[in-house]
Amino acid sequence: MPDIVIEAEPEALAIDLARTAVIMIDMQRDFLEPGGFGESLGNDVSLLAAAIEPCKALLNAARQQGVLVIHTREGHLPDLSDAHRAKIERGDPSLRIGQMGPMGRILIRGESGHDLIPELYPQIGEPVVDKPGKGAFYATDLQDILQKRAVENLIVCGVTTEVCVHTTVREANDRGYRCLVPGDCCASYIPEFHEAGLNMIKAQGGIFGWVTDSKSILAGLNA
Ligand code: C5J
Repeated sequence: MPDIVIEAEPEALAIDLARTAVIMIDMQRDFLEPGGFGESLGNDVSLLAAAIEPCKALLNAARQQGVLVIHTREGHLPDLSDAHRAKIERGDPSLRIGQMGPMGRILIRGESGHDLIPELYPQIGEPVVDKPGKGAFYATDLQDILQKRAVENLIVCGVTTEVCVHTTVREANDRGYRCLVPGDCCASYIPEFHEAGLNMIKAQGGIFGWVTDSKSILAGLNA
């Protein structure tokens, strides 16, 4: 596959599609739908819906071009053996991790709230990485998956911008991946954190990566 050039900030980025993966971070019912983990923390989950259509368009284009697509899900084993007490006991949520909510136990693997939203459901063969933390590299086989396919560039989408997207971008950047973040494919419950999160990635010459939008990626993919 030839290199494609994607308009981005702080500068355009040339990437080899054969060495690129799209990572969809945690587009789960627990974060995007009422009754899940996100709402239990007091958030307005409707704020995340804006990212769905741009993600869908980007996923379709990536699949058409044969670009590797990886999905992640934040969540824990039913016995909570992979959930630190410091995480479970934190704050004053209406429902804690592991407690029963309208979509099953909060943030527990196998429950319907833990599932990916139907609009962005994985296709057969696309890796789904279950992660107990915020970053997608912590306690997962993501690094193995990427290394086996000689991936060098990551297009990182998903929710929430300043939490799991940001943590994953920081982890990936330290591991040598070029991270390209389409801002409209990400969202936060706290809009100013979304903006600040994107700004932090592209500041200082792209200290963590490059920021773009879905249109620019589609233009590059379709060129
Ligand atoms: C959070 C995430 N916000 N996927 N998780 O707790 O960003």
